[in-house]
Amino acid sequence: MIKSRAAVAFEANKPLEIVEVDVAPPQKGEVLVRIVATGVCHTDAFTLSGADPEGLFPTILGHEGGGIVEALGEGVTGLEVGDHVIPLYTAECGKCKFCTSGKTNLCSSVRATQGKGVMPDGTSRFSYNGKPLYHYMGCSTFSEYTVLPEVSLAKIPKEAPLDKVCLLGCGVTTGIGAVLNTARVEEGATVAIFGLGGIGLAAIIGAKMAKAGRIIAVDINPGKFEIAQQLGATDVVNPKDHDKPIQEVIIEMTDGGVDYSFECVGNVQLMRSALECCHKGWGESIIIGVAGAGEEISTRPFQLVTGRVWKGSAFGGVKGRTELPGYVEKAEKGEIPLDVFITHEMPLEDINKAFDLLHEGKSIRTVIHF
Ligand code: NAD
Ligand code: AHE
Ligand code: ZN
Repeated sequence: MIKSRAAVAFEANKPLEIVEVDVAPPQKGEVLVRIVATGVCHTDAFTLSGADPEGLFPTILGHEGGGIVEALGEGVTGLEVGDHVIPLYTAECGKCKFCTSGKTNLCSSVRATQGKGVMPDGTSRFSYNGKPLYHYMGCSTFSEYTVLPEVSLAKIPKEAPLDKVCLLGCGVTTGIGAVLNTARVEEGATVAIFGLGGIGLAAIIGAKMAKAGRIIAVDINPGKFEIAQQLGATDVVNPKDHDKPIQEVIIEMTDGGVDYSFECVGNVQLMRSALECCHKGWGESIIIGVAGAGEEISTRPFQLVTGRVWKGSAFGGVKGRTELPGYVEKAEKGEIPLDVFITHEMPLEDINKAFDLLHEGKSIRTVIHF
């Protein structure tokens, strides 16, 4: 057992508490990682709110981290102590039906136990005052030390700054990957991006990489427009400035609708708007946002009959162990700007402020340092 400073979510909707937890040694196929830095993603806030059907408490949240391998469990062959790693909430075993399908990045090797807040053997490595704490998304990066299965770690070059490339563990990769892998946006295409947080802004970067002709950025917080334009948005739209549904506004702006839209908020009404602003015959809408328990999407089936396509994207369709090092390399070369996302940095002790800033719409990403 080692001691670790951690921000524990003891209950839904309560501030995290910084306490010293116990971390058990890594078991067979597992790795102990010292987290150097972690981003705070809206999904952490979503789960803390109690709206996540898979949300379990007490738990250690966090899934956008960067760290260093501290110890190896039996049978771990692909990593060494001292390696730099990014935790993956979407593992990549390379062997399961999903990994070998060539059709998806969703790996089934550890997903079932991950969703139950435990390691693959069904138990937790975390405890506080002798009582187990749940793991979160297989990562729990709001702890100085965490344990992950080897298949849930992407090895990255030691030169890459962990307090920046941690953002590739979720937000930045998700937005870019949804555009490049899920939608496969082509040169000259018109895209609309709903929600300009970490995910939506990364989707703008992806759209620029794909050489989209027009990038329409939509948000109800006009404070997000400047950075969206800096990253390449050609148009910015605030639905609050219009007295008709936002899909109608976009259809008028684009002579019939966009080729691709991306919902990066988690609002089921907005998901409908994002689908319905797509061009008849071919427009595709990608759902990235995560909606709460019991929420459902709807539209007239005629929207699909007449050629619009509804899709979803998890971690941008990116296979973490094989493809994330390429994203790190792009960030190192300046092809993926990470600094623009980092609006705030603070020590673990202040992590509740990071959640406040996110809810107030004042931050894009806060990076927590350990
Ligand atoms: P964020 O809170 O930083 O950004 C959300 C943005 O949406 C904000 O700018 C907000 O002003 C805007 N917004 C809110 N309501 C809106 C509305 N009605 N119309 C237009 N804009 C609106 O969040 P984030 O970290 O960027 O995450 C965005 C969503 O993506 C969340 O639901 C998160 O859980 C989800 N997510 C999904 C994946 C995935 O793999 N599918 C990965 C990461 C995050
Ligand atoms: N647990 C929720 C769903 C949460 C969800 O959709 N998570 C996204 C990643 S959000 C990262 O910030 C995802 O990739 N899901 C795929 C997966 O395998 O979890 C619920 O509704 O039960
Ligand atoms: Zn996330």
